[in-house]
This record gives sequence, structure tokens and C-alpha cells, in this order.
Amino acid sequence: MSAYKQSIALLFVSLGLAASAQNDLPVDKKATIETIHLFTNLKKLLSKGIMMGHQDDLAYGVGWKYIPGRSDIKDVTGDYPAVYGWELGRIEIDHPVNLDSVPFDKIRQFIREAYMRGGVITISWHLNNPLTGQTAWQPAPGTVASVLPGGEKNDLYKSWLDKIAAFMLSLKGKKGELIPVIFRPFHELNGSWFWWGGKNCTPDEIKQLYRFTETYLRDEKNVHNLLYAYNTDRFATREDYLERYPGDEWVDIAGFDIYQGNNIKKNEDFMQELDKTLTTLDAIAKERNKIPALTEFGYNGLPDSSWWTSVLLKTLSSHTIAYALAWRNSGFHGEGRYEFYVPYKGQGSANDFVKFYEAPETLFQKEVTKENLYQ
Ligand code: BMA
Repeated sequence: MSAYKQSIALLFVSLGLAASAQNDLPVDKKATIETIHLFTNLKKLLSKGIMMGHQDDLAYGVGWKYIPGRSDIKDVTGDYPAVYGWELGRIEIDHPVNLDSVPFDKIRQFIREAYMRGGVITISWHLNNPLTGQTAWQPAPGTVASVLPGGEKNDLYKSWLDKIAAFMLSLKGKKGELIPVIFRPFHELNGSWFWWGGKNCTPDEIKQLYRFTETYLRDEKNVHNLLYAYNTDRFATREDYLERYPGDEWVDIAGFDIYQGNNIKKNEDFMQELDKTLTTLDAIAKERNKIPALTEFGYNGLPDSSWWTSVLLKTLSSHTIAYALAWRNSGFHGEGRYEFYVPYKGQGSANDFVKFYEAPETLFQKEVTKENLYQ
């Protein structure tokens, strides 16, 4: 090879290295140093195990509310989850509490508490329908188009994003550093139950909304402590998953939500479906250099006492995902209505959950604290 050819070859090698190093940074090129560390450490941790998460874990559990330090997961295992999910629905309309009655001030404190012990924070937003003022679950034709630039509700939507930005920028650690958050806007966007999802808009409209939201938070509001998750519901094929994907330059984490329905899907069906979707997700995340995650999952009421090891762990253990977030333990609501996705002390699957906790494949708070995810 001539000296000239050699230097050209070297140039290409270094360009290639620079490009792959770039891929190892969050999509926000101005992400704070702690956010960059979280991103690279989440990738590193993929080879160590799956972090267990729980929505509203520190706020309440089955039969209790706002008891400092308490957590249903801790009651059962002696340890906290590694990932903490929180919800900002109704912050956009200046309510002091979210749609599940959790005060935003308390959420802020819980986030700080979990971050200080090295936990990971993820936030969802069931924002109201900006066109009609109704809830997230009440779609109306033209809603997504109405919030895009040029639409009649674009200014209103921007004012809602101002409140999200203010909240994100109010999350601070001991030294005043911003606490990194995995934000998963427009979750379950392939289903039609939310105004932003499925048949309620075109794939192009929701892609535009995703990009607009991210650009506005990042460039107008200077929010640089977010990793962005693209988050579908269960899906059939790779094409389904990617139909509403806004593009690699907008997404850090690729995930989906999946629930096992009582009496609808039996264990075998659920395992097969979870296995198939995780296989597709693994491949997509690898190709695109994204972090795969199970952004929400659950089996309400946990009627199967060995579900954690014989169904969930059995399926998860052959896949690589950063974390799995169980939904909230809002408890028993009378008339046979209940909602809980992790066991409370004495619940039928509690012993099995301890086995799940002890399994080498799962990571809870104590293990991730040692990893110093923000350094
Ligand atoms: C749903 C349920 C509801 C809750 C909503 C938003 O899955 O848990 O009770 O209001 O999520 O958190």
C-alpha cells in the first residue's frame, strides 16, 4: 500500500472511530456530564444484568401511603428497586398533584432520594388532550396536528412543555447538578387508547410531534438532563415497532410495554410473545446502537405464586435489556377492584419474588449503587 493510500486508510479508520464514539453519547449533544455517564453506564450494565424498576415505589404501596423510607419491594426483599418510575400527568394544567394524586413536590423529593443512592429515574407523562381539555385517554380527530407548529394548539402545547422543562430543571443533586431522567413521552404510541397513538394520527404526525417536543425542550428550554425513550406497546413485527420511530438521532432508549392479562393470556402465550418481541427489540437496539428496555410490564394482582421465576425471569434471562419497570401498586379499591404489579409482604408471589431478587440476572438498588451510574 502506498504512503498516500495508507494515510487515507488511517483517516477512514479514525473517522469510523469518531463516529462510533459519537454513537456512544446521548442524542442531546449538550447532555450534562451526569446524563452522559448514565447513558454509557446503562450500556455497560447491559452485560451485568437487568435492573428492576417500579412505578411510584416510594410514594405508596398496598395498604400504605407516604411512609418515609417505605417501599413494597423493600418490605419483601430488604432492598429498593434499581429504577424508579414517576408520572407528570396534570402538571400541564398546574395541578399540585398528578393524575394518580401524587403531589409533584413529593415526586421531586423522591426522585432526589433515589438519585442520591444511585438509582435510575424514568418519567412518563399522561398529558391531557390539548385540543379538548379532556384526558389522555380521550382522543379527538386532529389533536396531534393541532399541537404541531402552525396548529391552533401549538402555543398551548409549548406552555405545557414549559412546565415539563421547569420540573426537569428543578431536579437537583447535592452539588446543584441536574438529576438525569429517562423521559418517555408519548408512550404506547402504537395503540389507539391515547390521543397521540395508533389510528388517532398518522405515523408522520407523531414522529413530528416527538421531534418537536425534544427540540423544544432541548433548544428552547435548555433541558439537558434527559435521555429519550421511544416506547411502543406490545407489537407484532419489526415494521410495526419502527412505524412511528422518529429516527436514530432522536432516541437513546428503545423499549415497549407489555402486560399479561388475567385469564386472557396464559403463561405460555405470554412467554412466547415476550420472547418474540424481546428478540426483535434486541436486534433493533443492536443495529441502531440504542439501549433496550422493558419500559413497563406487569401481571395485575399476581395470581401465580411462581410467576417471577417461572415466567418472567425464565423469559428475560435469554435477552439483553437494561431494565424492566413494573407498574404501580395502588392497592385494593373495593368491589373486587385492585391494582398491584409487585408483591407486598405476605402476597402469594412474595417468596418467589425473593428468588427473583436473588437471581444473578437481576439488579436492585444495592447492586447499582456500587456501579456509580452517574460517574
Ligand atoms: C394506568 C393505571 C391508572 C393510572 C394510569 C396513569 O395504567 O394505573 O390507574 O391512573 O396508569 O398512571
